[in-house]
Amino acid sequence: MQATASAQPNIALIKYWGKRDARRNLPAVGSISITLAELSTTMCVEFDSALAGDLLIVNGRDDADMLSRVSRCLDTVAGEQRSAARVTSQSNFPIAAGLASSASAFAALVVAADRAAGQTSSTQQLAKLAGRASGSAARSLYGGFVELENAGADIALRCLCRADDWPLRVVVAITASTPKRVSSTDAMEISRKTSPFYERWVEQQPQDLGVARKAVAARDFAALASISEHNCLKMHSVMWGSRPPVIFWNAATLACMQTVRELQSSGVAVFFTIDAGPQLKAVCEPADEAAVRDALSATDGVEEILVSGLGDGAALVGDD
Ligand code: 2P0
Repeated sequence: MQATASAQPNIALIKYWGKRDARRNLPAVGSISITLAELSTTMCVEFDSALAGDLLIVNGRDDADMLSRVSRCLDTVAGEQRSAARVTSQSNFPIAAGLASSASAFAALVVAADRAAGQTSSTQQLAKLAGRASGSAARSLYGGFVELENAGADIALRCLCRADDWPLRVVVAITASTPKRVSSTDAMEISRKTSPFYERWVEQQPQDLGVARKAVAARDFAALASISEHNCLKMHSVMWGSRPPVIFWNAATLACMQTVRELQSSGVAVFFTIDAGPQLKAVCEPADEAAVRDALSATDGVEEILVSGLGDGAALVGDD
């Protein structure tokens, strides 16, 4: 009745922003991401009929805010007639700061809950359940370069390229480690309802996905860099055009973008992407990692640097 799983966050290169069905949490657009290796969340799920209700402990503390989302996710995996559960989560990176901690958390949760409930659901099935809890979590069930497709009434996931087959590096510049003020879920709805650019964003996404898919298949770094930066800035333009505006960047985020531009001008193969938070993620070839790390560390306002390779999808680490 107990199982532990671990999962890594993923970073979208072609972004998910907006929902076509908020009730089932279905995205309005497909997305392509890379799963990280070194950052991870470990989740232990124990079903215990002696418990009065679900318990959630995140990094050693009771977390009442996330509990209802976790309970709903457990219901979708193990059924509403399940026993109450004790869920313990531990992450080795800042949570709720635009580093996709909900992705690694819900990906690990569905794998651990499935096993703790004595089930053996497929990875595809678990990805769909993780996606209901958090859209980006579906992608962390798979490793390397992952595409989330809108397939008819549901989503479908697939690995485009394994981590070992294109071992890029990711340098994360942390510019603020406080939790964000607006959740991605709320911000997406604001954009859908108010941004004049939202419809064009949704309309153009298949084109960007096609270009990125081709770049990954050809291991074409320059092509992937160009479409990823374009797609990221387009998503943020949708946010900036919302009312009220949704602005996750700070001055250091912009300074980091400038650093990446200077590195590119000096011939370094690197590009940036930014999610629903002020951190900048720089993706580069292994040979350029030291130059990228040093330049971002020296950028005004950068508090901390995390470096990661690309890794595998969520996996069970123990059960008993
Ligand atoms: C992404 N983000 O593709 C995009 C880019 C943030 C910016 O997926 O509402 O926490 O729980 O489905 O998964 C963050 O959204 O949103 C996200 P919900 P989630 O990575």
